[in-house]
Formats: sequence, C-alpha cells, structure tokens
Amino acid sequence: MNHSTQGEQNWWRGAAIYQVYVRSFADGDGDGTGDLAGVRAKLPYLADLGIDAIWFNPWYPSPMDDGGYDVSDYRDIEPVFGTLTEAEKLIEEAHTLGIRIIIDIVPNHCSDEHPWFTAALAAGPDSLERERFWFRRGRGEHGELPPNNWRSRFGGPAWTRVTEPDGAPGEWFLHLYSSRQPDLNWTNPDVADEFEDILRFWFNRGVDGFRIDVADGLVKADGLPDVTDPDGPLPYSDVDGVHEIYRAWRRIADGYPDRRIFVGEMWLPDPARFAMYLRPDELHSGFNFDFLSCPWDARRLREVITATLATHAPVHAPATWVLSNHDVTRHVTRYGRADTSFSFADRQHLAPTDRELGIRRARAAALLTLALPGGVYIYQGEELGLAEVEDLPDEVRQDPVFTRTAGADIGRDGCRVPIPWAGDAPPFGFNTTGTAPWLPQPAEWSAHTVERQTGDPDSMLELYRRALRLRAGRPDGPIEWLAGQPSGVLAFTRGDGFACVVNLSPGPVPLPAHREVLLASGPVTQTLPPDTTVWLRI
Ligand code: TEU
Repeated sequence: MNHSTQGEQNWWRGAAIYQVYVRSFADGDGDGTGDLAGVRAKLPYLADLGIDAIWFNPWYPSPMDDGGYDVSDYRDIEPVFGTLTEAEKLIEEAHTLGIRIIIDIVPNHCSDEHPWFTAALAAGPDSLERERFWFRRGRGEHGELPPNNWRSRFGGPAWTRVTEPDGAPGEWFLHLYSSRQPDLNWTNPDVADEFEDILRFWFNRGVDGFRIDVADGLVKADGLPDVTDPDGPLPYSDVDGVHEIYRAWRRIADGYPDRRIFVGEMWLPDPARFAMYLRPDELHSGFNFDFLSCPWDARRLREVITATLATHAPVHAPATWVLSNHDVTRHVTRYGRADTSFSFADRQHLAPTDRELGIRRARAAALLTLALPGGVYIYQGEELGLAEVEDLPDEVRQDPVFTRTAGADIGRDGCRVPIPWAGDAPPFGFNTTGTAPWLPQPAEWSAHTVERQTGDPDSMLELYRRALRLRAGRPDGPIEWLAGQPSGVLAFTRGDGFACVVNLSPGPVPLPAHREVLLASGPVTQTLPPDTTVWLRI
C-alpha cells in the first residue's frame, strides 16, 4: 500500500501538510499583510508542490496582539484577511485541487476584545460572566498581589489586575500568555458548549480538521495551587481532566461521514503522557516536538525516531515530523550553528551560523523527514530554504514575547517574515502594489524567490517538489534500520525496495548496495558526502 492508494478515510495518516501563516504568505489586496485572496491565488503553487493539506494559523477576527492567537470571534474571518464567504470559496477551491484544510482552534484563551471578556469586565466580581474566565481576588492585605505564582509563557506574571466598573482596583484574571489573552475556564459548561458549536460551525463549512492550540493547557489543577517545582508536573499543563474534552470533540468529528481530524499542539516532557492524547477515542495526531528540538546528530536523531515510533505504536497513532513552525527558529539557521538543537529557553539569537552548512543540512533533513512513516508538516518558506531573519530592527518586532521579556527573548518575528515570490527587490511579489510588507524582507531573499528557484534542479524548491512526488508513490512499510552502517550514518528501509541513508559523519561514506539513486539532497557518486541524504531503490 502506498500513500496514493490509501483509503480516503486514512488521508491524514501519511499526509504532507503545509503550514500557512496567512499574515505572511501572500498579500492579495496589497496592504502589506497577507490575506485569503493571496492564498487563493497561490493554491496552484501549493498543488504543484505536492502537499495533501494546508494548516492555517488562526484566521479569525483578532486585535493581533499575538498574531491571531488572540481571537475575538471564532465564527468569522479577520477583516484584514478577508471574509467568511472568501474562506468558504477557498475551502472549495482547495478541495477541487485535492488539498484538505486544517484550521487552528484556540480553546485555552481568547482575546480581551472577545465579547465574553468585555462582558466579564463590565459585570464585576461574582458575576456569571466572570465564571467563564479565571477571575480571583489577589493575595496581600489589599489584594495587591497575584492570586498565585504562575508565570506567563511570554514572560512576567500570569495574572493581571483589573479596574472594576466602579473605578477601584479589583480582581485579577489568569493569562498563561499575554495579558490580552485571558484563559477560559473549562469547568464552566458554557465554554465547552461554545467550542463544540464552533467545531461544528467550521466542520459544516467543509474544514477537514483542527490544529488545537495549547492542547494540554485547558484544564487547571483544582484550587489553582502555586507551582512548587518548575521541573515537575505543572498545575496548568496536562491535567488529567483535559482528556474528557477531547473525547467529546472526537465524537463530534466522528459524526461526519468523511474523516475529520485533530492534531494537538502539546509540548510535553513525558512521551507516555503525550501518547495519552492520541488514544483511539481522542486526537488523531500531535506535533512531534522532540524531533524538531533534536540536534543534528545521528545517535540523537535515531534515538528520537525510535522513541517516537515506540510511543505511538501502542495507541495506533501515526507519528508526525516537524522541523520548523511559526514559533521556532528556522532550521536553516539552527543547523548552521555549533549547537543545532532548539529550545525556547535560549533561542541562541545571533549565535554564529554557517548558512551553506545550514542549507546543506536542511536539504538532508528534508529527505530524512519525508522518508519517515507518518505525517509531515512543512512550514511556509521551508521549501525555499529561508533562514531566520535575525536582524529585524526592534521597532518593527510585534511578538509579545519580545515586549513582555523586554527583549531578553527576541521572540518569533524572525520566522514570520513575508514570503518572497518573485523579483529582485522587496516585496518580492508578496504583493503587486509594492507596499512594504508588515515585516521587512532581507535583500538577500532575491536568491530565494519561488520564481528564481523554479526549474533550477539544484534549488530547495525543486528538491521538495521531487521528494513530495516520490513520497506519494513510495512503499509505506514500517521502518527497519540497516545494520552494519559506519558511525554517524542513519540508514533504514521502508518496505520492499526503498532505503533512506543520511550521512551525519564528518567524512564521505560508501553507499549501501542499491539498484538506483532515486533522489539525493546533494551530489553523490559511489560515496555519500557529509550532511547528505539519499533515497535508494534497493
Ligand atoms: O504556542 C504554545 C507555546 O507555549 C509555545 O509554542 C510558545 O510559542 C512559546 O512558549 C513562546 O515562547 C501556541 C502557538 O503556537 C503560539 O504561536 C501562540 O503564541 C501560543 O500558543 C498562544 O496561543
């Protein structure tokens, strides 16, 4: 069985899913911000690339305090991006091209401009409106201290004090992210009902699945206890009750005759806890951040791949493979550094990076990733070999991570710079009006445009195109490691006749016996050079 003959119902198990950060993908109306018109115009590009589905970052109305992860209306489209009618057309056009649509749902928190939150502020303490959030009186004599010691993931305390309708300093509300993203209270049945209805709203409009933002965070430990050990279990992450929510969501998805799916975003330290979300009556899949965070090292990668497959096997869920997304440093940059791992604790901003090495490894990593069993996520621009933009001026940075940490964490703007499509100067075809994009593009991106790379057999884009095409038709068997390989080499087969070999050692290594080189990430002869991957027919 290969991907193309897999049952329609199982499309998600081996899908190549392309992540579109709408704001930065393509600007159809020429105002400097990407939009749905831009995406619709580029659907043929995505179809030609060979992807199976698109995951859209949040496209809902939003004050854009956190790039749309601060939602003010879950049943509409951000006006800067377009309209609901346009979204419906986009879904239909994508389906016509054989591309499925996954959208982001943000159930942990909403925007402070969401009508529920403005109503809660207005209604005052002890109101039913406040029950939909986490309002608490402060500690200290006059309630001047936050209710507990939780920290926002964007820096600073996780609580902000409000001014009550009578003008007096009042209660505090919880926000695990920015102070403009109040956490919803999932013990309140209003919240569960509302999100179940939102799921149906979009499923009824043809959406094929949801990526669940902060999927582990919805349920908080009873009594909101202080964090006592930051390395131990956290009272706001992976609390057992969360699974009930996903069982209910799964019943809704399974109520549709064609397959609708969920992919959870859970950054969890314990793989066994992670797998619990992927039990047959919960989420279909989850992002594999261990693979994303892993350094470019043969032993470590093999450990992560083996552990990932072992984690997923008991729950019969397919693994996913991710190298980059809108939250992390682009892997071309990471892979060119001395320390090639990723960690939120230290983005290694401006650590020296060897661009050529980064590109070579990114090419090799692409073929490794696309050879593994399960689903794969490709973040927009990855197929163009874009690097992190590390020299953005402070005044253009928009990520609340940057402001809330006073620049101690540079934030995520550097991986969100608008895509270069064509031409020799900004905006590189991002729009046709010449309007400056919302984040400035580096001049060197003239070498990375889709136009420049199309038809160039050595380009990253053509590598992705060929790899995705071959991937769709290749054997889909389980992975088996090839024995007797030199150290620093990852080599495995997938079913009959297909092998993938990655050389992470410092010198060239001999190729295993083969009948044909199907595809290589760099020049190969009888030997495989360092930082190169080859796909073989054996
Ligand atoms: O991210 C969840 C999350 O906690 C991290 O990935 C986050 O980016 C990091 O802690 C920042 O330092 C998700 C989204 O992917 C992210 O873009 C949102 O900002 C966040 O949720 C809040 O909705």
